[in-house]
Amino acid sequence: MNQIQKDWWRTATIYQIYPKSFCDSADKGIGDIKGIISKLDYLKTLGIDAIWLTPIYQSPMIDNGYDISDYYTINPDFGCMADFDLLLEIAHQKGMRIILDIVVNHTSTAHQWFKSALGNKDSEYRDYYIWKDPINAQAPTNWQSKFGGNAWALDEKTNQYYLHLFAKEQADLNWENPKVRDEVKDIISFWAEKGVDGFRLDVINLISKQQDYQNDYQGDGRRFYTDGPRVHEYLQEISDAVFNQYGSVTVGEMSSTSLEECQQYSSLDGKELSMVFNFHHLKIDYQNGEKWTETPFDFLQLKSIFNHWQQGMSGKGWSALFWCNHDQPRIVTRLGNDQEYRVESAKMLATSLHMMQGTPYVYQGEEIGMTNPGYTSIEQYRDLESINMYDIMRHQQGKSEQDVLAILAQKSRDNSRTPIQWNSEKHAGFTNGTPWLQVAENYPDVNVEQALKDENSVFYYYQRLIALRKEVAVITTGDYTDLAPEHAQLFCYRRRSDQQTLICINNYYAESVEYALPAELAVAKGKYILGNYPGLLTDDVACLVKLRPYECRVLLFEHQ
Ligand code: TEU
Repeated sequence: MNQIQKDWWRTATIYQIYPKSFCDSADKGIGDIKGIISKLDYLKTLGIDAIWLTPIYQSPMIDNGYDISDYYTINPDFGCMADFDLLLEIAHQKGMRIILDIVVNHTSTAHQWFKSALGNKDSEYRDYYIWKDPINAQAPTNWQSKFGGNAWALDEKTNQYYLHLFAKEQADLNWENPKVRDEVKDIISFWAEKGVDGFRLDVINLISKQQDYQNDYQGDGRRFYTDGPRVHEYLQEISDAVFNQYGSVTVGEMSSTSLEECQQYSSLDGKELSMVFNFHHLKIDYQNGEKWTETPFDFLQLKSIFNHWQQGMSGKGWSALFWCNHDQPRIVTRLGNDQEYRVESAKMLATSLHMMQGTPYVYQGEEIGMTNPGYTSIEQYRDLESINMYDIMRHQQGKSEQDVLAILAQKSRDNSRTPIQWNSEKHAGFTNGTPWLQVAENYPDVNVEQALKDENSVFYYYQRLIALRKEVAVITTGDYTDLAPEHAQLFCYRRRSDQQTLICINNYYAESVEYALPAELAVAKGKYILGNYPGLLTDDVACLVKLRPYECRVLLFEHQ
């Protein structure tokens, strides 16, 4: 058996749960672990293999759990350790694995390590964080926080600054300190010992900072800490000590990374991580790299990025495939058409991703084609990044209220964090209390109950995609060629192995279009194995394929 056949996760699909917005079992307006347990049968019906839970640990929730104050305790908003143990047990009984989110680039400033370190140079935890003296009574470098503003905050008592690449309540850990690395190993071992099957590692390619801490006159500082000098060494150390001991599956979140680095992070020898998330394909609606703009997406660029990564990772590493997560707007609003062709475009987008090589991730609600909520007031937002950026765009950049709200409606992370729409009852069946974030108004039409009743729903289409990955080997093993890289409307690629050829044809727009199959395929005997319009699957593969709005088709050829 070769490496690709050996690992369960290479034919798996993983479902991401953002617990705060998933299902509330206790009328608090916030989802919880018992709520998740109550929906495990639903996830089993979808056919997923594993669940990734975003952070469930003790946290002041400044960044919804990505600011951890105790790695060994469950956040009481979500339940208690007994609830978690039960979730793990029942998920395992039902044949689904559990992946936890580990946030160790930084801790909350409410963590006892930081509380002891702040204001006290003699604390045994002082060196767990990154402290620098002021330069000319200013922050030591001009680096920018990812959430806006300078990335250093002053500890007035000691007159030193600490680094925070994210919010000022998220202090970066000093990975140069071996004690920090030992703490990380202990944390991960604790959860692996309980039977947790894997880990998603938050912004893990930012843990090793270049040690000379210089100003960045070309950018925001990221080139001095992204894929930093010792990051591979650190990952190998942790994998050796923990992940590989427990056989954990690992997925690293890689911020602003490169193909070459990702080949190494996820190399097939298993020395570092199982697979990696990169975000290049989701920057296609940024303007010159700037997220906070209202910009249409660049279709040719999207295809070219996929081509670069699909070809580059093949035989070298492994990609996590995804459109949506808790930081990204809903894909059907972003690249599809969430009004006239919501169902068709949600299915087409799913197809164009799920037929690639890698491990697909489905973010809660994506499987029913949930949309951005279309908020129209800043009062509706809860995300600290959105609120910070609102202030910066309004008050520092002088943009109009209308423009800023339009940008947030396109780019805010809250777009994907709205409560899951379970049914057409009050608050979409998410809670009997007051939801922490307003439910999208289309819930009477777009909800799980409705989707389960309709055999043509987005849900059953995802179910089919998830099953297909296990049935058709070339999806996992085949090489990748873009057959129409310059086409302004079609995304059409080929996957090929010794045994099979698969063609995935996607119309990304509302206008119909024709596509002539490559001549050598037109004469071969293939069959349609999937399409997003009802009633079209036929063995008779015509040379000229006519695609309706947002139509997609998947063709499979078995080699003789
Ligand atoms: O996100 C890392 C990250 O850099 C982005 O996804 C970020 O949220 C976005 O670029 C802002 O525009 C991870 C988590 O997924 C995110 O929720 C956390 O806020 C962040 O790390 C800090 O822990």
